[in-house]
Amino acid sequence: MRIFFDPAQKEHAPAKELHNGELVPYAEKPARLASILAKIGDTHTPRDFGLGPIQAVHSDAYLDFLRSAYEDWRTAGRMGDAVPYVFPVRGRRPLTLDRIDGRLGHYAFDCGTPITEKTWAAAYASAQTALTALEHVISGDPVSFALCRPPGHHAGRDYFGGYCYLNNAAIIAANAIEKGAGRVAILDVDYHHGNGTQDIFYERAEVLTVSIHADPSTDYPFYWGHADETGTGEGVGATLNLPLRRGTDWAAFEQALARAIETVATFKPDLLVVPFGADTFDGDPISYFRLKSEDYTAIGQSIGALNIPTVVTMEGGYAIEALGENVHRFLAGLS
Ligand code: OKP
Ligand code: ZN
Repeated sequence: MRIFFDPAQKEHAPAKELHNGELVPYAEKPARLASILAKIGDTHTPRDFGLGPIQAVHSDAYLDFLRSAYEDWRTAGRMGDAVPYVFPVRGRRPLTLDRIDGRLGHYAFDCGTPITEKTWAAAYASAQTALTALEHVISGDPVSFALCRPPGHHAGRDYFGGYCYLNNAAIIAANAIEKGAGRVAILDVDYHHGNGTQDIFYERAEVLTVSIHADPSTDYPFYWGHADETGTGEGVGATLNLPLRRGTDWAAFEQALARAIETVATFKPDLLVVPFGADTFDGDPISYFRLKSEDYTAIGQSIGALNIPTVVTMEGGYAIEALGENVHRFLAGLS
């Protein structure tokens, strides 16, 4: 299996995030990459496919915002990372504002996802990493791994949040269809619901979105990922959410995984994209499932047994000590 990685992704390093009412060190840290790189094999440098495949998923207005947000923040005289703090809640009329404060609130859905000087470059590199991993699978290798950071599955067409800015998995799913795939399945196994991915493909029949995650009645991102969200318009039936309770161990996770895999197999996709998070781990500092390191081998094996060309994008996982081991086991099981 080929692994793709761009060191520019290390430069994105927000200082703090708002967590349970306190400013704490940012959990999605560059050290996550070091932990993973120490355990997996050699990596390959991604190619640059330009902005086109990113624009196929994200709006131009949002991309313009993201590229200049940090500079605009500093120009307005602010210190530190750009963080939104006021939002146009339910039903405010659409306004086009110039002030960076208004633009941040317009494009964000949480205030835990700061924008730094290096955020755009890292998010762009992360998307190109995923696109290169896709190209590799299209060229004939059955599996590839995009070591993406920042992660992507919470980012929507025109919004950021949940440590995510560009939706790497959605960008490659859309790009695969652009390049001739008839149907693409996305199987998200991060602890958190992949709300951005769901939103992007909610009305599309040719992209199946399946997600196993902590029940949004108790866990982030709260407003998406409930079992009754099944798609709309032509996309009715092409979204499957499998929310699980806090405390979920391998026995319960395995049942949901079997159902997810069965649904993917029935869909008969030409390509499978797996947004993979290791925050389902027992020791994860911000999550509440109880998977053990050996369970990641089993997840990889189950998904690998589908025998569908597969691209994995790295999403969450914050127990940094065990992260590399868990990612390595998942990839070993998969290939
Ligand atoms: C990103 B990924 C609330 C903090 C919320 C956001 C979690 C984002 C997870 N106390 N933190 O899906 O791993
Ligand atoms: Zn997560």
